[in-house]
Amino acid sequence: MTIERSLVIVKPDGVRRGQIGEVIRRIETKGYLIDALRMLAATDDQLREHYAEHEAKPFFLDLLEYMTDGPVVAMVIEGSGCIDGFRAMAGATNPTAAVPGSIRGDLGRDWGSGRIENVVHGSDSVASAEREIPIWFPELDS
Ligand code: DAT
Ligand code: MG
Repeated sequence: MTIERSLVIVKPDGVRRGQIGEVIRRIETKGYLIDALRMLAATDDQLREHYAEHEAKPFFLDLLEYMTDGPVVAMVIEGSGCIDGFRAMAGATNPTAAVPGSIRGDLGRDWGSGRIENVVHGSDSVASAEREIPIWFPELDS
């Protein structure tokens, strides 16, 4: 059996609003393990790598600005099915559409800033998790 891991980030809006503990509480209550965790100021280089798939999108520079607005908390979570499991817990990308009960639905909203601020990131596939984890935790063995 292979252990599944996902990269979760509490984004600057979540950190600023005091939601680190609530996100961790939900992950731990769900039963996923936290393998690694750190608070850091994301660099432009890290974010360009992390969000490479969005480089050509019109919102890309806004996204970099949002993600460097303050510290983030990156973590690696572990558990069978945790990639899809955390995506379900996070809810839809747009916090207005994210259903109540989800992290984004409960903890996020549209602030009228013109950009999507949605509290958390979660890897969307095994390939994404394997690509993303070393960006934030270069010291971890894969
Ligand atoms: P998710 O974070 O749900 O995986 P994504 O990978 O499509 O969503 O996008 C990454 C981030 O980019 C997302 O959390 C917020 C921002 N974003 C996505 N689509 C956007 C859009 N249409 N307008 C503004 N920001 C957007
Ligand atoms: Mg994504």
